Amino acid sequence: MFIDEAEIRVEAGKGGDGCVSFRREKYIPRGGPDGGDGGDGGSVILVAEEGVDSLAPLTHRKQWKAADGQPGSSANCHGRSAEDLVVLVPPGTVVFDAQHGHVLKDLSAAGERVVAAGGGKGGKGNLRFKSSTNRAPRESTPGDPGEARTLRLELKVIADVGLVGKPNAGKSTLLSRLSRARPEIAAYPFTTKHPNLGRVQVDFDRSFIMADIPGLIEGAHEGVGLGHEFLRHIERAGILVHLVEPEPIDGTEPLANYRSIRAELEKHSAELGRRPEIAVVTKADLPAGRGVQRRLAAAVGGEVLLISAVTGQGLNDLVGRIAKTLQGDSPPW
Ligand SMILES: Nc1nc2c(ncn2[C@@H]2O[C@H](COP(=O)(O)OP(=O)(O)OP(=O)(O)O)[C@@H](O)[C@H]2O)c(=O)[nH]1
Ligand SMILES: [Mg+2]
Repeated sequence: MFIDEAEIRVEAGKGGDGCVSFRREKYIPRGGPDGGDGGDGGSVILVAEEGVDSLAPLTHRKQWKAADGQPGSSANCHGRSAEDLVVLVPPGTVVFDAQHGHVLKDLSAAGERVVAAGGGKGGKGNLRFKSSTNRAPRESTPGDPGEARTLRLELKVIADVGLVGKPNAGKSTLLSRLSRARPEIAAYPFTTKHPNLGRVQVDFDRSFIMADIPGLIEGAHEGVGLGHEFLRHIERAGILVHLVEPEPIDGTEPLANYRSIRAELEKHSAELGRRPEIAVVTKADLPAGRGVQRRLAAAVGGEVLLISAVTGQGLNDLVGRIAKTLQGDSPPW
């Protein structure tokens, strides 16, 4: 399952039926028609909202049905129109009609909206049919049915920063520390099964989108561990942050792990291999942290940061470096 794709069923509400009724008042023997119109059914509207980071909530709720309009009633009372049902999606969501395959709308910016299923119009009450030749109409019309369709949603948010690394390196933990995203975290590899996105605030008016992808393993470029799918998500990211854990639980060597991820990136595409990378040793609170940082710095011939998502060490530094690199102020290392 991918968080960046979801299929949902949207059903608008039916319009309320028009009413057939005649005025009944004391001493007025033949009151005229007074049946009111039905209210309109609610529409289902998709709205791109800033701060919504994924389509995950939509994978848990497949059916979105708006309420029906109320029928009209006597004394020319119009039925109440139902409220529209608003479904919030992240900016960057493309909405497809799943059955016909065409794009309904590309909700690229926050605030954009599309009526995915229009509510049925309310029916007419018999008062509407009154004329000089027909003073006591018994006609009314039923409310129209609401539209219904199955939608396929695709999120194509372009992350500014892609987190890469072996399983268990601490990618999801870092994303959860820096953003409001709440990816699953656990002390074993392959916890993350689909990409997560989060917005990291640098200061009041600067932020960037960070993508956490499942851990990469050898052969990722050939599709092992769905590597291709995941690498696709960071293909357009401006920079990569490469996380290396200093004491892997599987006993592997941190520097060898770093090199194997580098090899996978380069084999996936030359372009991805050339992307600016910030190398980071995680879990600085573990005893081996500093030593691995020094050895990795020597191996890559450049700067390597040391962070801990547990103590918060080095996190401000890292965010600052990312922001600078995104602005192109400092050369990639
Ligand atoms: N001591 C320490 N443990 C950490 C730190 N950051 C993450 N961990 C732990 O490392 C384990 C793996 O963390 P995750 O964030 O799930 O790692 P991941 O890279 O997302 O792993 P996958 O999704 O499986 O690829 C968890 O038990 C975390 O609590 C850290 O800074 N210090
Ligand atoms: Mg993870």
